[in-house]
Amino acid sequence: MRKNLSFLFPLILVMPFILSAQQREILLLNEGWEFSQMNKGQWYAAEVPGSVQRDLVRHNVLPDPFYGTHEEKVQWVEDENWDFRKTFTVTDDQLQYDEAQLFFEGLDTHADVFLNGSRILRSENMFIGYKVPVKQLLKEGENHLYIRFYSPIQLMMPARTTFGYDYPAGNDHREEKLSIYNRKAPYHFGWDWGIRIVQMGIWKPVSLNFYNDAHIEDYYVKQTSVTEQSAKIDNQIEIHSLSNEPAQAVITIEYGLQGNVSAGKPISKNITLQPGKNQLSLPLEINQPKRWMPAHWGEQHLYDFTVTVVSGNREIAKKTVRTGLRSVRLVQEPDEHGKSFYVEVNGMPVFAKGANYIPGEIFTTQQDAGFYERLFDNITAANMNFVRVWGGGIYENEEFYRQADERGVLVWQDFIFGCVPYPSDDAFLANVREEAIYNIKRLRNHASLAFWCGNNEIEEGLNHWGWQKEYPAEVMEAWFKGYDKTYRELIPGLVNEFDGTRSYIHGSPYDSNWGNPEKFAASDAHDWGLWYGHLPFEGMADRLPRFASEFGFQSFPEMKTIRSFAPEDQWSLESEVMTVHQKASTGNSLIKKYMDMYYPEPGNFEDFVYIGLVMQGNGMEESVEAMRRGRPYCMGALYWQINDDWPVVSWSSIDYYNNWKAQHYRMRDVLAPLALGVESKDGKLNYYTMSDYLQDHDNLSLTVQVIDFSTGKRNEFTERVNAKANDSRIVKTFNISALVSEAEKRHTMIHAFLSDSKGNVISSKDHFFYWPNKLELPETEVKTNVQYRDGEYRVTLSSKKLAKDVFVEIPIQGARFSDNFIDLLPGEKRTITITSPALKAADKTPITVKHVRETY
Ligand code: NHV
Repeated sequence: MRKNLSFLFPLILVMPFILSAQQREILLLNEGWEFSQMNKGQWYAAEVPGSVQRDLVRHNVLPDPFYGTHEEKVQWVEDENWDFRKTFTVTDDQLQYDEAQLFFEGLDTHADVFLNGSRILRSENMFIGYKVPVKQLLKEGENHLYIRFYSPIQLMMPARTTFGYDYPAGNDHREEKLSIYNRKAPYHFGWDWGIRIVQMGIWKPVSLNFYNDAHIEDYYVKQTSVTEQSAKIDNQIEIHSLSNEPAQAVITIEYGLQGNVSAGKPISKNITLQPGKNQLSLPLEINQPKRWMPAHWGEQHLYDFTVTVVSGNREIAKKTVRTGLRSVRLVQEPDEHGKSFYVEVNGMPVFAKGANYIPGEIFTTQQDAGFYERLFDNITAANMNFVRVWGGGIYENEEFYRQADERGVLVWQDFIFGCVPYPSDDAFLANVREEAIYNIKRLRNHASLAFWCGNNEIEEGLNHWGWQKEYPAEVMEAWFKGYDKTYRELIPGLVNEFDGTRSYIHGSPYDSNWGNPEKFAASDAHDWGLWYGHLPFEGMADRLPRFASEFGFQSFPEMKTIRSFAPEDQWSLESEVMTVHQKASTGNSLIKKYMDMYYPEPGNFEDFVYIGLVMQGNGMEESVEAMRRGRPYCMGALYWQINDDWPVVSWSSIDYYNNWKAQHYRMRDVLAPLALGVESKDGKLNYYTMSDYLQDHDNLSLTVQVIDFSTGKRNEFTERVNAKANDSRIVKTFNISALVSEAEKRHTMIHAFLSDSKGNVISSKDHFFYWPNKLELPETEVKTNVQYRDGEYRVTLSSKKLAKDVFVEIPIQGARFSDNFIDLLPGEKRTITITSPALKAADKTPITVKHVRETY
């Protein structure tokens, strides 16, 4: 055991190649856990990371919570305490290390942890990883860990009793509203798309880390300024020296583009390591950095930075950080309209195209690497460059941000608070403080992380959700004060101290409410005028905010997902099973209301589900396009919500089983890096190019065809157009009356497309003058011809007349379609490719096809 490193120093001269002893060893402690309900003595094998409920399902103690009305059958677990235990072996060699540290990356949530007869930790925050030095407690041979998890419900019940009120936590699906007292994923308590499963357990890995000499506790590659010419970096390093005395050391930073870490000129510094914590700062300048760009702007260059500590000619600690070099800021500046709200990357404004993300599994720990890869495949495939990690979920796992870095997807990061005031007493805020520091430090090296936001909709709730009528003035006052203390003082102070490079807003929306659109000119907005406010889709174009950070529309998931949880006798809107899977109290009536506005009434439940998907897809496309056309006034469209955490009716564009709803295809089209848009206004059709590219695209052709639903093309116009870089603008205007007569509008569409000089179609856009209930859609048969191959079916569709929103279905969850919910023009033939490892040529899995005219 070495406590004093300096004695080795003179040896450097004579023995420059001393072999380094093992400096570090990690013992993973995820295997071999058992758990039991407290005092029941019935022990089950536990999967770690995991949760009690997830394991109880695995052991068939609980039924599949997604099926039928099973949700209620899993609720009892939250009221019980649960014990976890594990035995592990430590060798004599391992005991010789200078330090042994247990690392619990995440315990959910209230837990006492015991090791060999000592209580070593009391945890009360699922978002904090706890490190506990345990060298003195370890012994050679068997060691015993025991964790008692307390019911977050029973533990916090007295808080409610002594407060005397229930917090207005409408998404917390239990009479006693206790979610706010727990620093635990809010969505575990239910949401208006969410099953309630209030979990307990070890939700992130556990390890035992042995160190000699020193370890690097933290390394922040702080980008103080990045321009085309130079990146100025402050390397902030926290080293823990295990020596009892000061020790001489050399610290070196090497860097280079990913995989080429020594490409740059390394920098070194002689330092004296003091016993315990050492904080160092090493400035570094990189000339002509290869800058990280968001998607569609260029490459996502990533650099590796490695810090090495050498003492006594031995490398005693080392750590590598991967990040992209870029500048990023949220620009909120007064202008002629009010105040801007946009993100600037490398000095250029980004139009934010994307969605709000919720955790994709109620059993949070099922979010493995494959999960994140699928999620980001879906984000990238829909041409997004932005995603919001919404405040009702979790601070996401490393893998989330790694994917975002690699794919050029900017991240709006909420702190995890949403839709309800929280306590703000000293103890609560001390816990929040630790949580904020932990997560800022954990995430700050990610190039994709664009800015921080204090919470979701709490100030909006305080001002606009009618709580004043339910709570006395002093409670309201305390909540307002607590709001300022938490989101205007504590958290921004910590962002400034521990990040120091990124923008922060106290909450979203920043200063608006969908009921008062006059504030939209100076804020982001959660514009729920669509949906909650019953506004038509086309109404969104007339009330653009500076940045639409939430807006959305519900749909049922397609039938194959409904079949996974509901037997056929439950296929109706208000059936018992469907009611459990529709958490929004006004959801069904709103879907019906909009369907009455836009569609002939569908004949049966299956058609209702299909029409609902089509309505969501086309309607949301219309809203998003208006926002994108509306730049630079409006600079973002993040719709609510991309995903689901169980099979449910919701605002998502992809269902729980990874089936794209119509909306996701339409988002892909409207968010294409260069897309064609059309606005119908004052008797004119204005065609727009909407471009994210940083270069102008010139010499494009815009072709506009007037098509009768039954007889086909009647007229065609071709124009040369240029698409201006990073901009949306009108490139051609038509008088509608010159294209169609009033009477023709019911059976005529305008099909337009943008093509390059080689004739490749870049983007196309179909314009209908009405929604289907005012159209004269022709009856027509869609013919299919299928080529069956293992892993891939190719479906060729054709129709003599217009077939609107043709939906190709196959009963295989998560199958990918090259396109779907498409308009087949009169006489057109289109081939759609379906891919899935589950597709076998020999099976000839049946494919069904549906279009709008068939539903009435
Ligand atoms: O309801 C859909 C989503 C929620 O899932 C999520 O919390 O932040 N939604 C709706 C709203 N915000 C959000 C807007 N809230 C209100 C609408 C109408 C009346 C009161 C509140 C998301």
